[in-house]
Amino acid sequence: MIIVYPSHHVRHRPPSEIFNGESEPHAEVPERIEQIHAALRDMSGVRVTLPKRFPLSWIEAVHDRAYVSYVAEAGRLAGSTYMYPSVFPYAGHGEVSNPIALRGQYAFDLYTPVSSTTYQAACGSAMAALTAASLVRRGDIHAYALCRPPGHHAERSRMGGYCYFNNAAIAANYLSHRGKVVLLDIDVHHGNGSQHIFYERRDVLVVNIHADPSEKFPYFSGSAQETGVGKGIGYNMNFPLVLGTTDEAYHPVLQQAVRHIEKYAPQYLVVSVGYDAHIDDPIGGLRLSTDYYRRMASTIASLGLPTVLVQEGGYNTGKLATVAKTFVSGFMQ
Ligand code: SP5
Ligand code: ZN
Repeated sequence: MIIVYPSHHVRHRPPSEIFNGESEPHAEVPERIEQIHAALRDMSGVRVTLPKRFPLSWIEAVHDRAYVSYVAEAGRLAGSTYMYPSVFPYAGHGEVSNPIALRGQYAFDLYTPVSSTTYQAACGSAMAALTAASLVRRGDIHAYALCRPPGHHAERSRMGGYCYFNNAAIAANYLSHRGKVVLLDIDVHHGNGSQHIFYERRDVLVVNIHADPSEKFPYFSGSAQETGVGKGIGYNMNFPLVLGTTDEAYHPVLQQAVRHIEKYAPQYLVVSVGYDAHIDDPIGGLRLSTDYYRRMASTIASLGLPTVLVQEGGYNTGKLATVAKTFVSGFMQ
């Protein structure tokens, strides 16, 4: 297994997220990836590499160009402080230019602030996903991008859920030029961004297993009724689970998802890997065991597809090393 580690992530360190008007310590900390990296690099059968540079056009293929420039520009204006939105210009308004209006135009929550280090980190994270995708395209069977910041909540022109650029969607779109792709998302939160980006496409099947969004973030997206539009009808699948779901109840749902993936017969698989469905995750709400992550990985690997693993969430910094090692060893078995 080749691991791609984007070193610039450490300089992106938002101090707080705002929930219900209160500032709370930010859950998406650099230690997450540092710990996963340290745990995986010593495993046998694992090799670590740094991201290569790819043209910005691969990011702009899934995000509006104006949004991508906004992330860069907002960071320059912010300097070393982290900027949060205050006003959210809503659908139907005209074009906005005021910096405060723009912050809300390009975001959907108060969890995802921007500073001068954010753009470089977000680009590095996307480049890690592209590097992993290019390795898989050239014949490596599996590659794992340790993306940070994460990506699956980022929509075409909106940040949110700690995500700026949608790394998994960027990788899936890159591979879609070579054949059909499935994007399987096992982060505990619904990947609203990935769904949004591919909602009208049938060349990328998006399959999401997550905590019921009527109970958990992102609250507005992820029900089983959301199946795609236009050409994409039938090519988006959501499997929401009740809070507290355990290994025994999760597994048949994963098997069902895997059967749908087999039927679609893709050339490539991209997996949005979150460790936040683990029982000890501080924000997740499901109850998967560490051992189940091995079974989950071997079930996904049994598809036998060239696979790009893309890191998303997972917030228990005391457990991430063990869970990641267990997942990767299950994948390599
Ligand atoms: C990539 C990813 O996993 N993003 C997840 C974003 C979800 N953030 C929700 C955080 C809410 C936690 N604060 C509420 C605690 C109340 N004290
Ligand atoms: Zn998550």
